[in-house]
Amino acid sequence: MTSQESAPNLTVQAEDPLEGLLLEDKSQFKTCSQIGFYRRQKLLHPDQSPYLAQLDTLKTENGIATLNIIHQRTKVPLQLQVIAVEGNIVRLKIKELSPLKPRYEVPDVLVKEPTTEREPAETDIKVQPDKSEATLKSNGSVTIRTRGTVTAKGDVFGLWKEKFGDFVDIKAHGPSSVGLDFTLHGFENVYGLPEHADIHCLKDTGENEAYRLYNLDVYGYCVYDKMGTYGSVPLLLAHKPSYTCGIFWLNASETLVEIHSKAALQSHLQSNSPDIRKQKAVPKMDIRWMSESGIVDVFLLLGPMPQNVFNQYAQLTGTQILPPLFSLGYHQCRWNYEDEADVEAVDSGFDEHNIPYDVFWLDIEHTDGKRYFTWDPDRFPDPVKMQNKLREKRRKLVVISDPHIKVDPNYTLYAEANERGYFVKDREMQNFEGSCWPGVSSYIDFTNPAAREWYSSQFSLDKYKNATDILFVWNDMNEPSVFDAPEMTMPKDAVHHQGWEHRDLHNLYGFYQQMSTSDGLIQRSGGKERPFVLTRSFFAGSQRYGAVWTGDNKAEWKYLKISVPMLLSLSVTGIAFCGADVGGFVGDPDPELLVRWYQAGSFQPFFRGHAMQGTKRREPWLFGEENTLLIRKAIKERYTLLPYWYLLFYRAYRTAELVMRPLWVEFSKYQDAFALESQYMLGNALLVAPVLDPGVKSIDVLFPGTGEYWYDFRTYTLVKGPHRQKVAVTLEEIPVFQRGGSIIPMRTAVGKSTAWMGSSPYELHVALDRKGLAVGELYVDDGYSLQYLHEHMYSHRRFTFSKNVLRSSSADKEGRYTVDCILEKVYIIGLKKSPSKVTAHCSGGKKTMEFTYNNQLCLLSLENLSLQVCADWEIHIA
Ligand code: NBV
Repeated sequence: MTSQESAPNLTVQAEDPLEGLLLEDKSQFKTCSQIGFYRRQKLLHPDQSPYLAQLDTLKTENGIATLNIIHQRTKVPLQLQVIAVEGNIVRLKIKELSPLKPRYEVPDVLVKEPTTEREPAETDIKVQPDKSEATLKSNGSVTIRTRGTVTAKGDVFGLWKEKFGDFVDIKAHGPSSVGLDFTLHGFENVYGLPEHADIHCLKDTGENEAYRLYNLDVYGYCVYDKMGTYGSVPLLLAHKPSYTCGIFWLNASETLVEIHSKAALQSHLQSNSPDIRKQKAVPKMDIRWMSESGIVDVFLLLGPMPQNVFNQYAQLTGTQILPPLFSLGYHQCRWNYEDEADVEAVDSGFDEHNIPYDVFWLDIEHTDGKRYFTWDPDRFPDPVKMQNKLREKRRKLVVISDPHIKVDPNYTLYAEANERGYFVKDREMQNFEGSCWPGVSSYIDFTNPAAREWYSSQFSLDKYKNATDILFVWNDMNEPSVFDAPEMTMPKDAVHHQGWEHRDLHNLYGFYQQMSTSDGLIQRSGGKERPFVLTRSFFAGSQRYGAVWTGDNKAEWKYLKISVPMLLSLSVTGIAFCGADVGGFVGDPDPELLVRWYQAGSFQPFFRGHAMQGTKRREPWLFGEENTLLIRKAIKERYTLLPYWYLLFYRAYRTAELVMRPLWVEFSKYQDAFALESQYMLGNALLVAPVLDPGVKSIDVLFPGTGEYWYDFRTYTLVKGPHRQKVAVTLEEIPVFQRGGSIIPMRTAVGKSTAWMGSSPYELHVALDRKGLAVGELYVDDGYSLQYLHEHMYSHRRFTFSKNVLRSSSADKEGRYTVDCILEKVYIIGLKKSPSKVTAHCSGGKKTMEFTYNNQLCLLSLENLSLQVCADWEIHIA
């Protein structure tokens, strides 16, 4: 092995503050054993360490501990830095002291250089050079143990070149992998590491397999598989009842993560007989990270609660951008809507069938020969007129813009990018050319800031011919997908800006395209309006630029089912605005599957119906009156709940709270919920249990939480937690329950799109907990501009119910936005006895209100209120 390879072994023992103890055709894609650096990493053994810590180099200054480690045979020195980062985060960096060639350090993912904790509460470093072991204590404790390395003769390990099928990867700079092992003591449950079509609570990978983080175009991917799919977030979370922590591995090259769960025998003292030591099996998880190039740069997010870890990760990579309100509505897509007449007919179909939707989508066929930023002159002769018709309906258009650019000197975009040198190069420093939708294509080098800026400028309305300000963007194929290349992606020896090899930054390519597109849309509006960009490929931090979807799923039940854990895994790694193609992209769903998918999708963050070219048309009204009714109902329910969705997105943006939450996040001590992925929470108030199998008459629902009250969202019947129960289901809807103690803001009526609902009245669903209390919030702004950000143009309200008074007050005094909107209805669910009188108090005085009370359901309904939803008022129940 050459001097560039380094693989120290690290054991993390995050300290548990409470226990006081330490803590589907797959042939075109590589298997782990076909990956050279994986084979090499597997030969490293912890007991034969060639590394020695050089004690005399240890320095601690301003919260940063620095220590050199030397390879005994090659004498190559590495520098280890342990940095106490503000907010209970420890950063570990290991890099060569004097590399032959600089190693790639991931730029642009962190929102800023993390602030060092200058005076950490406790920093204590002990180094034991004989054991090649170092321990750092700073809130958590870390043991670093160096590991052995391997020498190879010839090139069996793919040191200088690696073959896959007919493809040869030439490694001009030699091998360079990095690896680190972590042991998480006391943990049995780990999550995260999207994107994989796998279960949410990650499984033991076995000895020779790993979760692969390598962005790939995996059309019709296999389910329950560890193969790499379209995006990567190298963040793993570990959770147990008393403690949650995270490992964020900041490396953009191909990465493999092995997970091994073991029960380590530990002796411990029995409390009642102090002298007798007993052997007890304590669970532990060994996590092994391996990346093909770059440096070791890892952040230990030391929690201790799930929300702390989300905050720590957000502190590093940012929170979800607040989306424009329209993008939380329903999106209608298909590859392809044929022409302008087709667009008009489908758009009208929604109105004829009284189904709301917000956004019409055009796939690759809308362009002139797959030249993005152009329009097919025969199918779309008057795009402005088409957009104006949509505008009149107060709807939006999304068009696709892929990163591959047709090699055609007469295509302005190509000619300009070529002239400016903005394409990725091949090893000979010629424009890299690969095959994609337009035929021979070159790929914009989005890692080059100048290329990004230029690409952003293409969205300006004077450049993008026939685009209007209702046009938003979809970035597809940005892994990037290259049809005639290894694993259908860019060869690793392609060359980017500043000479970096594609291998160094592969997983960042899509991230950068979405960044550039999003910036372009903001610039188009003169910095005034929110962008909406959907991307297929992503990396850590992509949440700052828009939404993500799970790519080419299939119209099969198992893909509906896997959408839930896939979206949960994205959610826990910061990507709140995520969704899966409703109906399944490949194939034709039968009506039952389609209905169930709409019902599930309406409770998932990004809600878009999409279908592959050649599939049967599947607009919501094509499956008979009965199914139209059911789909309409599901979509309408989404629209009535938009105030709640918007609030959740505001909270995700402001405080890194998850929109779609696995139960373990909300009920962090309730072990029965830790591996549950058939149901989840939307915010902290709604429990959603989608129907994920055909023909079922009932589903098993877990109602978590001791003393929690759960009310059926439509019938108001009560279930007390913790409790597991079979809930009867019909085709009408999927089970949803409101948590006692919550107040959910909703609209009383829906419009043709979100924009038609600006003045629709609101209603509040007040679900009381066992103490008769409830709290909730509402967030309102104009829904499209950036004024909430720069000018405090929003209104954030708090609602509380206590001692029989429902009170509305400001949750944020800085908010300056007012909205003339009425609160028309209030439902108080779980009110034990019928009131004798209900009075409303507001600035206009005091009024006695009419009400009805349902004894059986303990439901008080106030249906003729006319209070200002964003004003201070009280409703007294006597
Ligand atoms: O642009 C065509 C499709 C698109 O509809 C789909 O959503 C993407 O995931 N695209 C992939 C390329 C072709 C897939 C076979």
